[in-house]
Amino acid sequence: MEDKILSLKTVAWKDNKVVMIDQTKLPSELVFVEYNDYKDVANAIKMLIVRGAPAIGVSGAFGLALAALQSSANTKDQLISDLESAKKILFETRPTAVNLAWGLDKIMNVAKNGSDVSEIKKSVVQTAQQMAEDDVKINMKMGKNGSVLFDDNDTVMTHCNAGALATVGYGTALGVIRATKDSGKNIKVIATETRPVQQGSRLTAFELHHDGIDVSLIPDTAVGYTMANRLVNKVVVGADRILRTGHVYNKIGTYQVALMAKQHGIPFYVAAPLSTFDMKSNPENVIIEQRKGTEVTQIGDKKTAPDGIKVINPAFDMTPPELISGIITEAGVAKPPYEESIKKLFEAKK
Ligand code: RUB
Repeated sequence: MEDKILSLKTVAWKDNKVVMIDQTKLPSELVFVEYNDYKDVANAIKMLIVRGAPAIGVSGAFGLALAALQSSANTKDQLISDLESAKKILFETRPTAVNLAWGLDKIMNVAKNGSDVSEIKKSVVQTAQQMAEDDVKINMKMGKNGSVLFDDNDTVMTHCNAGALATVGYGTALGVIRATKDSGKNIKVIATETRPVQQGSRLTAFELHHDGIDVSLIPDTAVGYTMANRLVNKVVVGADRILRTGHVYNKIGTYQVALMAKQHGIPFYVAAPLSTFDMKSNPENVIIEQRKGTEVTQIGDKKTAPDGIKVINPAFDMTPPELISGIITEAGVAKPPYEESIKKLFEAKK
């Protein structure tokens, strides 16, 4: 099963359908789901069947492409209005990763610039497919840019899953680890379990173990222990949104990993594509997704907390720029001060 899984894309377009790996079933079962209704894609994003910032960006784009094919509009205006309604439903699934809005906006722009119904339908499908192809290329470039920051025999900690399964393929933070290994350096990984949804143990440990990369799994509570005992000497994580000031939003727990890394003098890197940057918002405008309490009060179907207990379950937190040693992108590595270096990355891309 493992060979099959990673030779396939996390999300793909096939015969006018969206095909996804159902990540809620991993690592025990390989299940593919196929959708021809954009509302099912929206539900898949909400239920974490597909997750990870770049993967939901491309899934949103594929969702809109389905909405275009589903539309019975006869005029361009009607089709744009159908797409706007679908965009709203897809957008409201998850609020924190900015890639979703990026993917949806990109498709809407293509649609608005199209001339007639059939041309728009064709071009939105083509654009969404191109976005999926570009995602893998961007990750490989990012991996190469980041690999120079890692040395032979490094042990690198990562949190959550910023791997092939969080993207269309290859991964962001795990892409950097893959590229470092491919450059001939020996690299070991410590993956945090990442409670409550366990993307670290279910997905990251699975991906790296499959690729033959030395990976040890730790409970989230062992981050301090591994750092204090010098079992780790660098950290690399992904991101769901990065502000122009270098504030990084990523999976809950990232902030405490970054703080502990600072305390122990361990470099803390973030790897994310330019589509993860939100150059307009300030921290007060970013919505942190709050998820259902049962993710915390149960493990699978097993109850692990008393009935009726109050739960706080934020899905993401914010790591301030002063804790971050560098932000790895496909356009290069931004270093502090971030306001300046991030601006330069975007200018260089033009
Ligand atoms: C995913 C998460 C990942 C980033 C990775 O959260 O926080 O670290 O999305 O993104 P969830 P990238 O599983 O709740 O979607 O691949 O851009 O680094």
